[in-house]
Amino acid sequence: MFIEKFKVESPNVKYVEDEIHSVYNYETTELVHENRNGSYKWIVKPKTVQYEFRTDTHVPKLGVMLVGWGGNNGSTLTGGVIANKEGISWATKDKVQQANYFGSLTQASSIRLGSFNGEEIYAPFKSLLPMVNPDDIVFGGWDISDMNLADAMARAKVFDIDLQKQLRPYMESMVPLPGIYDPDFIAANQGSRANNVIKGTKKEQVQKIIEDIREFKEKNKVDKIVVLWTANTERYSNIVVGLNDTMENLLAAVEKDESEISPSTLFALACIYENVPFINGSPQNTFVPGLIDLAIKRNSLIGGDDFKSGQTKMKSVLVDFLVGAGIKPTSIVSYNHLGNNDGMNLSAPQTFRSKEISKSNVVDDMVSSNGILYEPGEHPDHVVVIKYVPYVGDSKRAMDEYTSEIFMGGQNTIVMHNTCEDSLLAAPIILDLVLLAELTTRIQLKGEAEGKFHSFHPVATILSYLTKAPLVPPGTPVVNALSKQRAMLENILRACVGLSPENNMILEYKWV
Ligand code: NAI
Ligand code: DG6
Repeated sequence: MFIEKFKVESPNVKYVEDEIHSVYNYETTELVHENRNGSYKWIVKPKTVQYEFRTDTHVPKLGVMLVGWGGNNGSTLTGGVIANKEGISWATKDKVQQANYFGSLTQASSIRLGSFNGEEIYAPFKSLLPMVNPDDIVFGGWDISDMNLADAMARAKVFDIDLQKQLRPYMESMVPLPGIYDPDFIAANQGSRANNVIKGTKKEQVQKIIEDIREFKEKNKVDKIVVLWTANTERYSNIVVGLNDTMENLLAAVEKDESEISPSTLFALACIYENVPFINGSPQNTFVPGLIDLAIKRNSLIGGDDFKSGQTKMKSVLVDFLVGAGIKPTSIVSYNHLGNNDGMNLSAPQTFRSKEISKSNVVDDMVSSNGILYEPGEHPDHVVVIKYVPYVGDSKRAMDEYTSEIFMGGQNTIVMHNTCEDSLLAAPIILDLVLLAELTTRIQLKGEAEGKFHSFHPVATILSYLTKAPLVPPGTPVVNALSKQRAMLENILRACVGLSPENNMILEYKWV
């Protein structure tokens, strides 16, 4: 059964004006490696730690500023939200299609609440805590191309033509602000697009982005802003001691107009100065150590990297299943070809390398979780290939071959072929990222020994489900397995309303 809304009643939860307060017992384990009677032993001690969560229930009017607003993802998300808000439907060759949010965790997925009269009861994910309604978001942003969003949508060739015709009047007047263009960081083939760029030194460019954010907030009367990078994939920045390795060095490097600071790092810097959440949807290392340092010191939310939309999502499910089933993946080969502007930009070796890195490190946690299958340091062969094939446009093809060792020396090969419009996968993920980033800034927590509440760590690991290479604070484990990432996010939100983690034991039905 599916219910739309619910309220938790518990001595541990209080709904007060503008706030939900919950006291939560976090069941965890403490590990000790100690010498007992002359030999080292691992001792595992279950323990309970009490936390308190405080969630501000006042939902702000939200502005979302996209870097790369006129790209395929930017125009698809903007058009998709307008279509949902306006209740637009359009004729396809098969049927009359209604706008929807399929593919969005917050808008189109559900959570299990429990059982009632032998039936499982589910509710919308978004009913867990008050979240911004996508209809109420004001979109804006930057692009190095000055094309308005209606023309950008046509250039993207993602939406059906009948839908494009209906969206055009809403999107014609939307024109991106000038972006920061540095040809050294993206493919040379993007040069012809760059007719809308901010001039000046890097310091002046950061200042201009800050002014843009302030003006957008003022003009649109929004309470909060989230900025998300969905612009071209950049090459990796070199991490250089004295340049971008610490906060002080990075800020000094901006003052000196050093060339090795990427546009995405400058955008992120401006956001951190403004205490505006910044999310990186592309694979490059925008978050150089000095920038992470700054975000932590200023307690400004950052999250990334690289939307996890199709092939990698499957990978983080399939490899988790295989390793979890005691099967040993030994070779993973992933081919992609696509024909959109992202594909063209990735046809340059330096930008491809950024994507190759983020697509390749996605099975590490699953492999290292099983010491029966893998020796320490052993990994499956893992190859990633991306080719630009203009004809297929945004309809990306992904072909994967997974070879595994099975029982008694046997071999199993699974082959997968996935065809899908890339931007229709990415747009709902962008929506989730901004909604969840905003929500995260309204949650505070307090451990039992702590005197006061504080916000989540500014490096937002809670967003991991949505990214290929989750950004984590230094010294924190990276989790790539999709089911664990979802459980982490859902269970934290459940804790905020005093609900236990979903443990799937269903003990109620385990006796006669
Ligand atoms: P796109 O090439 O259509 O759009 C990127 C836009 O960014 C372009 O309009 C370009 O003019 C603009 N741009 C480039 N540099 C800029 C700058 N410095 N400032 C402002 N604007 C700038 O690409 P698409 O398909 O929208 O993808 C965007 C990014 O998202 C790419 O990096 C891609 O790798 C990444 N991504 C996409 C996924 C998908 O499924 N579509 C999944 C994972 C990541
Ligand atoms: C070619 O791989 C283009 C990329 O931008 C991908 O489409 C994007 O990174 C999505 O990757 P995945 O692995 O999540 O499908």
